[in-house]
Amino acid sequence: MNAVDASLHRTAPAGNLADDLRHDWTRAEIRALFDLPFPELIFRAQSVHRLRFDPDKVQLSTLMSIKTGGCPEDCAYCPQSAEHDTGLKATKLVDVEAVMEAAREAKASGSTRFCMGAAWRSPKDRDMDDLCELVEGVKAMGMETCMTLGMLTAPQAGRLKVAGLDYYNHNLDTSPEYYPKIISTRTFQDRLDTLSVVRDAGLSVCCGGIVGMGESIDDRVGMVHALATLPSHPESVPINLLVQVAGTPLEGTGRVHPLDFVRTIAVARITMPASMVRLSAGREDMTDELQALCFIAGANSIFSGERLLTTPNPGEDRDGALFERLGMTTDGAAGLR
Ligand code: SAM
Ligand code: DTB
Ligand code: SF4
Repeated sequence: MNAVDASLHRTAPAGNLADDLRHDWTRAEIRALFDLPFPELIFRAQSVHRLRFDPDKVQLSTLMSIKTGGCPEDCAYCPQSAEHDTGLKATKLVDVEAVMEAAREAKASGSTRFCMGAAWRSPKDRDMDDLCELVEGVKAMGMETCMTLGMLTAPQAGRLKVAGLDYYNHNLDTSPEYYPKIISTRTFQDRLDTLSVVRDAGLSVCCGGIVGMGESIDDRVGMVHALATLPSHPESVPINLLVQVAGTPLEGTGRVHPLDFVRTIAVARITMPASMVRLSAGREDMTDELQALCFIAGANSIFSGERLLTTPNPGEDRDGALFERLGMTTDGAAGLR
């Protein structure tokens, strides 16, 4: 890249970059971002994005369900809740070798992070040895490790950290007001408590939510507000588009307009400028054009592979073709600094 291209490519940071990490966003400010004319919102998001990230790079994470279905929680969106009849077969914790095999494949196909998810309210202490063995094995392959297991106690988080866990995923899912319409078996405060346990253990936080559950724009504002006013911004912010699964209470919910989904990505990018924003569930139903808009709005990470936890994901061939068409590269080092 020549000097002129380079100067167009990146907006020079004004002053100390850390200065623009705000934790005092108000709901009114966030609502005003959502209400911006679309071109202005996208321009702002892309400008903020370029201060810290290479706009042409996307980081890949791979998901594996290590314990599927039969979950005692009642999350209305989730195919794995035992309360919903989705036809999903419940399994026990998978064995180590199956996880190592999946992690090796994920690494070979360009993923830099391996995220293991369990359909639990919280892990039992008796599961901790097995979980730590999984973390140690994946870490030894040279991949970043992530787990999402439900609520954690401080000793459990500490043990996972010692085993080599890098990230813990625990989503706020929606606004505090809309939350009780979606989940009754644990509270928004329970989620905040787990996030602080995870943070205190020295783990990096992956925390985001879902769009398309019938929530209002103000609920999206409330969700982004809750994330952006955490004591530290999550290092990784997954924005999921609801995958409607037959048999869940949210099957048949009115679809969110694709451009409103892009707005949520853009506002997450602007309010949490140093975080990786992950275009997460829901890509299977998205056009290439919509995904491209999400990247322009500041998304810089995706889940790769044919499956999320239990539902389909675009897979390597479609993603490869998309990134080639867009002239984007998949690279773990998506950050500029
Ligand atoms: N059981 C653990 C928990 O809930 O914390 C970990 C796994 S859970 C499947 C992780 C996240 O996946 C949920 O918090 C939710 O944001 C997301 N998710 C689950 N089902 C989804 C769906 N149908 N569409 C979009 N996102 C979904
Ligand atoms: C997140 O925010 N999305 C991922 C990951 N964290 C664990 C999970 C999406 C699950 C989609 C429904 C399924 O495949 O079961
Ligand atoms: Fe269980 Fe997690 Fe699904 Fe909720 S989102 S039902 S806690 S697996």
